[in-house]
Amino acid sequence: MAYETIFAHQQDSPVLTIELNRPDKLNAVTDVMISELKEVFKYAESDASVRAILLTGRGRGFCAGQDLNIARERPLEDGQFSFREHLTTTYNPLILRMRQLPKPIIAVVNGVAAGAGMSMALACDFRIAAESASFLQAFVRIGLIPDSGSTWLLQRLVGMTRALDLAMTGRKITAHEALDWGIVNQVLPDADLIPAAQQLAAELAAAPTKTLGYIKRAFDFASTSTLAEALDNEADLQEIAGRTADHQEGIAAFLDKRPAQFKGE
Ligand code: T3D
Repeated sequence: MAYETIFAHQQDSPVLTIELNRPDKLNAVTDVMISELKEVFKYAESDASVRAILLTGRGRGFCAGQDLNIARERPLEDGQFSFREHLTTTYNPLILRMRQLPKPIIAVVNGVAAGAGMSMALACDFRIAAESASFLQAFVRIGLIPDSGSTWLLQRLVGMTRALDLAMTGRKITAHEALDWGIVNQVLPDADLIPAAQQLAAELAAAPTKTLGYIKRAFDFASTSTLAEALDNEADLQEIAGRTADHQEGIAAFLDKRPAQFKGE
């Protein structure tokens, strides 16, 4: 798959790897990068051969958020640039696409994740970080509020007290602090990050893929619903999960005392 600002490869595997590819700028985000990410996540959703996705950055950064060289050139005075329009046509649909993608996405945080780069990591289903990784809600440092879903995603992960601390101070936290706070699932020595991510992705790719999608949908729904609504939604989604071939395979494998061979169907 040929792109300008990302690198995506699958190589006869159910795992699609997406690398942000502007290493000299710590993978700062441009509109082209957002378009390319939307396109590659669309492919990931529609192609049945993809059963898990890794998102990482090339070089020493994961992603430094919006490219500020581009931001500086915006024609603000004459009203030609609208932040609202920019967000609603670029970052917002990307974040929604990631959350609505019915397959697991693992953020492999190889270095600093700042601003919308941190938001992108938060929009993934798993975050595993290198010991040298760090996280910051950089927005406030340049007079902006957290966006790209950070107000919603961060608060759900760490609670209001810690979310406001990070959002209002813009301070950088280490990978180990992020682990303590429940922002990341795992912290690994830098050299072990990619092999561990690939192993996790392979495990997830061998799981009942459709069910993972329903799990993601159910948890996102429940985070803003009442208990009664969540129970009802669980019943709806179980109606669908219970009719997958993988459910039948799961039962058969259990009763046959053998490992299940899920096909994602
Ligand atoms: O529509 C909208 O615009 C609203 C949406 C906003 C979304 C956002 O993401 S707002 C937040 C934007 N991001 C930031 O404010 C972060 C800016 N970067 C930093 O604060 C620091 O670079 C880091 C803390 C991330 C890392 O620091 P450090 O010391 O490890 O690296 P560095 O030396 O600052 O950066 C290395 C290079 O990357 C450097 O380039 P150079 O001097 O070697 O040519 C630096 O300028 C460049 N770089 C880093 N971040 C960005 C960037 N270039 C453009 N945009 C960046 N965001």
